[in-house]
Amino acid sequence: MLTLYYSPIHVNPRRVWITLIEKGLEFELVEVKLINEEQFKPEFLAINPFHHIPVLVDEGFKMVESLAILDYLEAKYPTPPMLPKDAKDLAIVRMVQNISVNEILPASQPMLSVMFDLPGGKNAEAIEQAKIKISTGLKFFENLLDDRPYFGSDNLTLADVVAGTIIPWLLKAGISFDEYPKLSAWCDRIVARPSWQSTQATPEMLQTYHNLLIKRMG
Ligand SMILES: N[C@@H](CCC(=O)N[C@@H](CS)C(=O)NCC(=O)O)C(=O)O
Repeated sequence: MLTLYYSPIHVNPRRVWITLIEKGLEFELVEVKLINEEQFKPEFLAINPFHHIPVLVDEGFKMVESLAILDYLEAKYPTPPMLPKDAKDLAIVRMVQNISVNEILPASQPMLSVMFDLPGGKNAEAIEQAKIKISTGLKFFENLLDDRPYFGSDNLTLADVVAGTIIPWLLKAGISFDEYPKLSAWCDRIVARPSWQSTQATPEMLQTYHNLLIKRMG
């Protein structure tokens, strides 16, 4: 049995959650409530000493770090394949994963204050700088998309899973996609998938995340 330790609103566990669904695997979910700091409990620290979610356990084998978990799932459960074999396409997938996680996600942090209307959190200059960095990433992604529906593939890849749990949030933060028609169409295609729909944050989850952000600010 596969067990995913997660929290429904957070991007890092969501990419594992979506991959489990896309691969048609059976799994159980264990929620770790970050608002209650459950990640610091000794039982959880025994599983992940870095106090992060996701953690995936497969027949007693414990895994941390979402990108490593995705590679494990692809290697152990190769159907449907979610990594291209072609060298250039594989490079596209890895570029999209790494740019999503290392460039766009950190650059987006100031946008949280816009998305969640945080009190006193709207630093205009930080938001302007964030928009510039984000637009560099979005433009790069626009140029990586060709006439195929997904990054480097005709089928959903692990690049789409990683970028697809981050990029649609930028629309909610008021970032315009007018200059990125291919990325905009990709975004619509991704969020319409049943795996995205069934892992979508509810208004209650968004409220809990809002409360978590306020707690962290104070
Ligand atoms: N590099 C890790 C990052 C995991 C991560 O930062 N998870 C966040 C939720 S999205 C978390 O657990 N935060 C709580 C904490 O670090 O105490 C991964 O990709 O799995």
